[in-house]
Amino acid sequence: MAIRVLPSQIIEMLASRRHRLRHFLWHAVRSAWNNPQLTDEVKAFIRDKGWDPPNDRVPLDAKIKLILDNHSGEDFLYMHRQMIKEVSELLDQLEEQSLTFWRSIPKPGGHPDFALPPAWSYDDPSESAATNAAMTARLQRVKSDAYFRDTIVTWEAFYTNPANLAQLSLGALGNLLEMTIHNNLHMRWASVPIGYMPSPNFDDTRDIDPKWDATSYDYLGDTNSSHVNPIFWYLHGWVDSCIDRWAAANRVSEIACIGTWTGKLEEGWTHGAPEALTASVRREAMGGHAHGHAGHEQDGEDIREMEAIVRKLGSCKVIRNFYDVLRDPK
Ligand SMILES: [Cu+2]
Repeated sequence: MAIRVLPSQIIEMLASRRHRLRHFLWHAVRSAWNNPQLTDEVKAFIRDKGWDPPNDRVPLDAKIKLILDNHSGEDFLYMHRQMIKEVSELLDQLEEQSLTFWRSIPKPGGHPDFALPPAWSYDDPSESAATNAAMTARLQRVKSDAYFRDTIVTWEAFYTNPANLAQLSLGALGNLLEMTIHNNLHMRWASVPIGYMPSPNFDDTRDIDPKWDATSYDYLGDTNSSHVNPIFWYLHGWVDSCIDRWAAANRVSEIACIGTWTGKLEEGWTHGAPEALTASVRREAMGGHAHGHAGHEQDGEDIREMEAIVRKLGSCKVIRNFYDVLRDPK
């Protein structure tokens, strides 16, 4: 069995500028929201455009410390569950085999489909030689067998143990998962990208060049591209299964999430329905499934608004790439 490559219509939907921007911005707004460098003016702009996280609910405080009691980890789990639901529905419509997930994190030397892409050397001209060397060493470590044995196995055992899950709120679990095992799994399975998309934090690259919309840009280390990569769905399937393990451990039959933020809901979108992520992209990619919403998303206004927000975040230099160490603050 080879690794599951999604049908081209779905890949195109995921690689579309609209879907990329929605995933990128959702992560970017969340991680930047309490950053002291984000100005009130830019925050007001984001609120005005409808892209502010409800109740300012985000995972990190102003000191970049993880907040465990505000339900923002539910947003993380819920939003990615919606992404899985949407792709699953599209596969169903196409009468294609459904997504398969990692039931456990693949071991080194295990299934050949999940053999690790090799580490590479960073050579970022905007960073010092020492920083490049440190980033390279960190990537090698995340991809090592020892990292699996010493770190991933420990995390996986912790997060799948019902006794631990019974002591965590779902929000705490979501934020912990995101910032520990999830981010590192992204980098462990990342292949060297076709190039590094310049951060909108840089003065000369506030706008994301359309060349990064190519389906070949599927770098697992960037929220603008990770979901185009087939591994994303295996990995997030494992993350998603943590919700059900948590529910079982806590004897919860129906999960009532407070954190259900998936980004701005465009006109005609129903909260909780998977089209809340990509209704218009779905229509473009799938053809013939138009529901005739007169929402302004069809003329690309939503894309221009998202681009404007990216520019504003970039002007405050608060876009943080948190899968990859590249361009981390300091
Ligand atoms: Cu994501």
